[in-house]
Amino acid sequence: DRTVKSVKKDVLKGKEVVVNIKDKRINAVDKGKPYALKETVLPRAKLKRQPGVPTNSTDVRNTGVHKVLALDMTEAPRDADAIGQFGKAAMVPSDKEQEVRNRWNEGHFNVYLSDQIPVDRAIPDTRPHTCSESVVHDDLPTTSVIFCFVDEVWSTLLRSVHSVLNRSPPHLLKEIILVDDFSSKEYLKNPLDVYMSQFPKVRIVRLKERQGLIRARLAGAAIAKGDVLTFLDSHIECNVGWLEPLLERVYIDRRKVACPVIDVISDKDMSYALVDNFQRGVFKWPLVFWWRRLSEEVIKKNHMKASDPIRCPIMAGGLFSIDKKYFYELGSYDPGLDVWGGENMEISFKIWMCGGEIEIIPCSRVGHIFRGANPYKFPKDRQKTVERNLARVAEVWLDEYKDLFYGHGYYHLLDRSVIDIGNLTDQIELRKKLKCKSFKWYLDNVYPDMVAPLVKAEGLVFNRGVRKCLALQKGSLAFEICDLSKLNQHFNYTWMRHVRQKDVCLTAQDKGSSLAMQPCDNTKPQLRWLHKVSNSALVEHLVTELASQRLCLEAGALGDRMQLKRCEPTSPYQKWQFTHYRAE
Ligand code: LR7
Ligand code: MN
Repeated sequence: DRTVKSVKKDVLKGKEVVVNIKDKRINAVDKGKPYALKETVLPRAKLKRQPGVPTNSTDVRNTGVHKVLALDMTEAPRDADAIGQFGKAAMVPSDKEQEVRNRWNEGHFNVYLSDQIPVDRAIPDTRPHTCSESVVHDDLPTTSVIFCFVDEVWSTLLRSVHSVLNRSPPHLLKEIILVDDFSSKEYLKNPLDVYMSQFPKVRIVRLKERQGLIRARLAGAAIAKGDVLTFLDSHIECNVGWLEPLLERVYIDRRKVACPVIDVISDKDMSYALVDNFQRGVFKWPLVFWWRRLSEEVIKKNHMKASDPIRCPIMAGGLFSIDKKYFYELGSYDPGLDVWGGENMEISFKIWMCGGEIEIIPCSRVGHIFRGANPYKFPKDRQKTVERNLARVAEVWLDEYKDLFYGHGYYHLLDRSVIDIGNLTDQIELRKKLKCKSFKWYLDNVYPDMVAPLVKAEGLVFNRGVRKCLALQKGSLAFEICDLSKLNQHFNYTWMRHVRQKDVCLTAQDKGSSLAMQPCDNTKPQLRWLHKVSNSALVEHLVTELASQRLCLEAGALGDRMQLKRCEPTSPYQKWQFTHYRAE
């Protein structure tokens, strides 16, 4: 190991320091001159209320002059000829392709290239032009930036930290907290301590056992001294001017939770690319995070500029600023969530339903390496961990809509003897204490374009063979001449796959020889029927007890009884049709 002398401008202290570092890997990337500081003075202006962004806050405080003290990365990078410089795609020499493959799994991205690229490279300024018009207050709150990581790649972690140090106004950056979620890599131990010791604002917290990103974030938040918590993933690059616009929103109203636009750092060539404007984070069933562009109609109607904040039903999860006191008032995260997944749904529902707002701030940009797989191990099965987290979220926040969650392929989670989702008393209490609104309110007000019918089908249940409708007569099943005005002919086909009237559900008895109605119970698989609309309203019974055979509900030719029979796609006596279909 050689001792590398490098002169660095410590932007936090505003003076030059000389550091000695003993680490070969640092040597590979850390050479060159300090950057130039660029000072921009923005004009005094009044903040306008953002069009199309309803807000319950008062954005009318006067602004004063704000000095943007950002390092000018685009004009004077330290090593202009380095590969990956300016966020350009880096090339792998042909004799290094094997090495790229060998090292891929260390991070599930091109670790080989990452190690070649300067830890403080310049990246293109991807902010929309109109950001030059926006101003921020000059008395913004300070923030603690929290990075949690487990076995993060060295060069990527460093690049994340440098990007925060170099592109955050020193007076706003209280500290950077690195929470090591029980990493096993040696370089993340002493070498990391040594490297970070040159930056007085960087603190390292070591967890004694693997906690998962949710509890790791909580550990970081617990010791944070800034007014605002800013969470970031550990493989990101903050862009010029990323911090102020986030803090501005929190300052305007402490119930605003601000997310940067997440630009894309390519996992293959490490290039930095901007993403489409007007993207929102949303969810799809069963609680899957998704990006969706605002419709042209909404953009036009609200005269939205590319730089306007965008109300965001669900945050991506990893990158956001939140007022620290507000974070705790909201009950922070459900600490029962393990390792990875679901916490973005939880905090998003919580914020919106309990009086806050989530916004994407286009003038704040942070690049993130999107990876095809998690590079770290899950202490338990990955899928089971995520499903369990999601079930906790669904149980606490979704009210009657939780059926849509389970109904999208998660029936097995209803059997609590197989999956223990843990105790939810505290979370349910919290929701009561905060007097949070209903999930229906959230859908109607925050995410009105979400399709969320509470039943899949409803109305009369018509049999094509006997040309009559299913009816309940004193609790027993019968056929009647179809009549929409008769409520005993009304059934729902639910997300639980129940054929249901009030609180009784259709089921087969005596190994399928007779049909009956039973009290509905989500945990009983024998009450579930598969009804496919695409298959011309075919009702198939899933009879797991009967030698896992698929049997179909069939009307007797005389319309006097019904039974389970082997499925025949063409038989009209096996075809059942509801009056209205709400969902596939
Ligand atoms: O056990 C763990 N302990 C950790 O400290 C697992 C992870 N982590 C760290 C990890 O090192 C990383 O820094 O937590 C951070 C997030 O983990 P990733 O990078 O594996 O997550 P991701 O980018 O695949 O997933 C997104 O969804 C997650 C759901 O739990 C988190 O909310 C992530 O923060 C989130 N990332 C983003 O929002 C960035 C944009 C991705 C999108 C869309
Ligand atoms: Mn990530």
